[in-house]
Amino acid sequence: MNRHPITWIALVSVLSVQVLCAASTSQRAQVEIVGERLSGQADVAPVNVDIVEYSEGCFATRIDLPLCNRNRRIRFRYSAEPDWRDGSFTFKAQASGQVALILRGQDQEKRDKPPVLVIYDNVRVTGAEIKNGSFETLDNTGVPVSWKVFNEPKSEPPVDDQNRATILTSEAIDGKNCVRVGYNSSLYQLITVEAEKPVTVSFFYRTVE
Ligand SMILES: [Ca+2]
Repeated sequence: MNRHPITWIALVSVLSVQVLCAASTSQRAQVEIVGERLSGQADVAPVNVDIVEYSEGCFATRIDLPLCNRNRRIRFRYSAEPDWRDGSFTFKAQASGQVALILRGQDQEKRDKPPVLVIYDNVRVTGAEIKNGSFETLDNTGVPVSWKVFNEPKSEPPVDDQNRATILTSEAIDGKNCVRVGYNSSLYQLITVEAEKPVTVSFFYRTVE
């Protein structure tokens, strides 16, 4: 079969663009601070939160979602790759209370794409207390003690064993355990904060190979 040269040129061009697009699509780790009630969680007193600073390569924004207060939600995104990276950010709450520290994968821009899963380990906090930040202590259901799993009830694709937040026991950078999360199956811990006191959160993160 002989194709016209222009057909081949067009085909090669299309493939080149696809390769370039694939190479430029980075996967992101996403850590959120939320000072208001999360779905399925007991009420906590609302508290406004502010971004103070963050490590290089981080993109920090307030979160705008329907029925949510943007003054109480901030998001820190980090380009992730299969090698471990160390990220950090500092925030402060405008009043004393509790905020949720949420570890997530990248939100899905296209619903037909598989979820981007991210692995975290050795979460450290100064200016407040974090418990079991290296995920080494598990309860009898396999969930890290002091952390909670949140599965989005309307997740598309549905949360299943392939994308559910889970413990990994063979790939940790600190100790034995680390956690793998997605956007719709995330892990969070409530952190007690003091008014206007900066809180720095540091953690290791990487993509799933
Ligand atoms: Ca660990």
